[in-house]
Amino acid sequence: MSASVDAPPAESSAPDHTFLADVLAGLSGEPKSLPCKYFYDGAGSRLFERITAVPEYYPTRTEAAIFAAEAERIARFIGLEAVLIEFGSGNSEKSRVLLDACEQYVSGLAAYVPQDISGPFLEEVANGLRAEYPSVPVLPVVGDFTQPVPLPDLPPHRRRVGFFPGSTIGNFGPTSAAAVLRTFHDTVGAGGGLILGADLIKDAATLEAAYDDAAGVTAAFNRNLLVRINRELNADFPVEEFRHEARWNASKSRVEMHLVTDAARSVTVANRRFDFAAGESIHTENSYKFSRDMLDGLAAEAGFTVNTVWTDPRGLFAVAAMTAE
Ligand code: SAH
Ligand code: AVI
Repeated sequence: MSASVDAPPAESSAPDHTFLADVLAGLSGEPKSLPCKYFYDGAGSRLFERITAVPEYYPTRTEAAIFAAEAERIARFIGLEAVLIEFGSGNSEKSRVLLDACEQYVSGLAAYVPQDISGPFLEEVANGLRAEYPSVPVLPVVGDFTQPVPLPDLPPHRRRVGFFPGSTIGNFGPTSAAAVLRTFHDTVGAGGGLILGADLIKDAATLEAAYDDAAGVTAAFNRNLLVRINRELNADFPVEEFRHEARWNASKSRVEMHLVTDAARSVTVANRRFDFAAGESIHTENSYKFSRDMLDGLAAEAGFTVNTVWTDPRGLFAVAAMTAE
């Protein structure tokens, strides 16, 4: 995939040996930044799971409520005996709702294809799904969703529908987001579909609270990146001296996460010294928020047409169903 145009680079799946190179490059930049994909070591993944349950972080539960409310319409969009491909499937929790809905309303799926970069976990999840849904072939694929990945033998002549929930698309800059959706477009092929979860633009207070919860879970998630760098890259960040900040950048339509040092200091990473001025920040994540027009534009850039957008009653989050041209 091409690099993100907006620092920090978005989630993707660079091999581990690039971690050091990415960190050195990010800290050498002006402004300093770190790629958000490195949040997700073991501790980071657990912290992210806790974020999804804090009261201020509305996206996860709002999206789940949309899936529950619109299950029948989503199943009918997926269609009769289609192949559902989830990009970055993790524990496949959200797909279970769609698998159930397809069984109930459109006589099931021809296959479910969970794709994830994390191989051993993927196999474990796939085995669990096979036991739970014995009538659905579960065909896991290990691979990076930002690249075209060869698919297993799929039932022929079936509509393919991609599934990309959680507003993960928001962690890509605009150019990269379109490139990722274009890859999905090529995977599902003309006439195929995509169900995309995307967080919507809203007031700054709600957005900033979602990324700076009172219990400090998001702050710990952000700082864990420095803990990881200290541990894995022989660095000496004084982690507690870096303050978590969430900033709504309205002109770029994104929540930015930063780690700010109030005092001037020097930090060493793998024998390289980095100087920080008082008040300087490391930009660690962008989380883009969308309007309906932005979703239409992004879809069009990637060769999709938006058919339906479902939202919750408060208009916080959107689930878009789109068709590949
Ligand atoms: N789709 C699920 C899981 C989200 S967690 C849900 O919304 O609940 C994100 C998952 O994406 C993780 O399991 C991670 O391993 C995977 N992932 C992240 N970047 C990836 C990439 N570039 N290619 C494939 N999988 C990726
Ligand atoms: C994974 N991703 C969609 C989350 C988001 O909302 O951008 C990551 C996150 N960062 C802080 N809180 C949650």
